[in-house]
Amino acid sequence: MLDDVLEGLSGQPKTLPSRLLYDARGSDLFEDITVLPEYYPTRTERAILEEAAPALAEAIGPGAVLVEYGAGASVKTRILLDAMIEPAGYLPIDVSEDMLAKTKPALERDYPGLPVHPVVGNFLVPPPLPDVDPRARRVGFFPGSTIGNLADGEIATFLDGAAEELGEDGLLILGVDLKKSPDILVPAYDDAQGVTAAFNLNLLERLNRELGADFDLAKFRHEARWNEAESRMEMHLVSLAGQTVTIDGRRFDFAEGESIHTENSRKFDLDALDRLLAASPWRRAQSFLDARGLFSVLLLERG
Ligand code: AVI
Repeated sequence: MLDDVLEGLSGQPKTLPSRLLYDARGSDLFEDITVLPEYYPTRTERAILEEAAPALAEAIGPGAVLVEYGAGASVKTRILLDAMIEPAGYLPIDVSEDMLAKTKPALERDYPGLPVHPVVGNFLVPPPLPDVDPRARRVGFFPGSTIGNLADGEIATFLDGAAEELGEDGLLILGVDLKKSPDILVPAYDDAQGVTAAFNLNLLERLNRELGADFDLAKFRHEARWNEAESRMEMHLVSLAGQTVTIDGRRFDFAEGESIHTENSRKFDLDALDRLLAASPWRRAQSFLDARGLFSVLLLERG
């Protein structure tokens, strides 16, 4: 973590890895974001999944194993599990062992007879999966448009790894946020209650706590920017003054107005996504969108 932070802050422009946003407090703040009036992705994806669940279940067929990448509390998973025909197992992958340990008994209670085998690991480097039933079809689930937080190289690594893991008859259900007006996007990443600002600034608090950095949080402000050329929302922390920050004996100078780029959240159109998929083992088989075209749930099959 220290090496990544020092490297990111030494670059021009300054950056910090977005995965560092998710310590315990950051994960709680993200949960709060998902229910904000401005943050449309979570509720829109849930509504699409509820409507698409019967069609997805039919395409999947009976007796499949569901593999979730970055499972968290497995909330949306239940929509799929409720619709699937005699699912043969559920394998949630997450970096948080605590979260997995909490979810397993609740799922076992609510889905009697369903084998639930949590896998602790980073889904970008898919960890080996337990072989619940070697003949069962494997269906990956990667909701939330987390794919939009990844760089192109990471997306390619993920899609290749998932294809290898899910097999030739595997399927992948992908949540993808769509390109839309900045009038909707910017408030979704800069909400009136300041929850997203707190989520972003918590990153500096984490560096103070865990790496002994001396960021003065009052001297940075959250900014959400729409980058049209890259079709992405960006989160930045902008320095409100000329200042110097010290981390592990290294000094970093900030000019007034200089930013630390902390996150990209890419917004796709389906053509751009197809181009990305064309270089992967996957093809779009079915697409489900809400009536306003804000978000999509895609069923991918092997190409
Ligand atoms: C987790 N991820 C899909 C969120 C997003 O919308 O890109 C993270 C987030 N950042 C700010 N608000 C939400």
